[in-house]
Amino acid sequence: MSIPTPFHTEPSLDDPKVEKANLTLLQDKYKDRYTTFSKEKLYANEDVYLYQGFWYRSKGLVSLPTLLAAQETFQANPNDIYLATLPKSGTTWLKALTFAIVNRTKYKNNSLLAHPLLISNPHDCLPHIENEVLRTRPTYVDLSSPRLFATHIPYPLLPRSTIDYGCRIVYMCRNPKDVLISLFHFVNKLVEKYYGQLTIEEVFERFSKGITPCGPYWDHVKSYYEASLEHPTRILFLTYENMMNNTENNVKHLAEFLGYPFTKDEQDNGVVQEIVKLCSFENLSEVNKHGNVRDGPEKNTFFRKGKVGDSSNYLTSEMSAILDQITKEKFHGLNISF
Ligand code: PAP
Repeated sequence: MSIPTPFHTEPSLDDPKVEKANLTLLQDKYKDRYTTFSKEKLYANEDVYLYQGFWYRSKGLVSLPTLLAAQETFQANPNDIYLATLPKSGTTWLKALTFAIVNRTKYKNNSLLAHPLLISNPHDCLPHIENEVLRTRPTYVDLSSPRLFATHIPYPLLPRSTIDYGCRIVYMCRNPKDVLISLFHFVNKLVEKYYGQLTIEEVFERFSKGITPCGPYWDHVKSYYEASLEHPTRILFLTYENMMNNTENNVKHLAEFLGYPFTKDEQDNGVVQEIVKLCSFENLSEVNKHGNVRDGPEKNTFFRKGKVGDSSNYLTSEMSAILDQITKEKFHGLNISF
């Protein structure tokens, strides 16, 4: 089988300071647009705005300015592949697996080239659309085909060309209770200096009302689930739990969908297992103990426990029952299970 030229992320030539300055420019450019949108408090005193049914912060990488800029300026190519998630649903893992699958020949056959996932964070190997719009010289300009991108943008808000070109999309969703607990820890670790320590009650209250960045959770998941039913060959819908339960089979399925199926030889020689191991929580959390990702947070903030069901250690039975009930109602008639 001939494998197309693999995607490779070259470090952007932009200084991160330039991207920060570009973010400020975008915030200024769009602020008059979103001040008219409905708003709510997210945590502490921060406002989130309702844009076409989804809540967005006004600051940061995943925010209205970067979303609006992506909608206006991001240009898809027909054979691009997009990895979509709501934050804390398995983005880092999905990025690692996809990067490892697509680039496996390149690094296997070159003993001089260290595998990027052994030295870098998956977020630095595969760019988010929302970050690309901040780059004066976007990563994607130089990329060979197929280009790989990730995004937290809900399906109906994706830049139009991704839909018009029928680009392939892999979506990963996760049990909302585990997403909430992962988010709770992430927010407390990352933004304590702005918000102070948040309580579970505060985060639960917002999340269960649908007020979470890029949420409501249920609408985000539903948007991709329904699109995957409509376009089954173009949109692959995965769950974190299923991936955890049977990683090897899911990795094989993912590789086929991406257009990089494992040959019989590869399967006989344990290549699938090597990729699973390379992208495992144990390996990646060890590699990412120190340092920061290119766009800011400490690398280790993306690795906490990597388990299914950890929410039971934090949510009261009442909170758990409320979330179960909302999920049952919102996902009624949909074949989504965790
Ligand atoms: P992001 O959307 O901000 O990039 P994301 O990667 O979706 O975050 O979520 C982080 C969660 O994925 C963490 O879950 P936890 O808080 O419940 O532990 C993190 O531990 C988990 N995670 C990261 N890498 C892996 C991996 N290789 N395998 C399994 N889970 C992982």
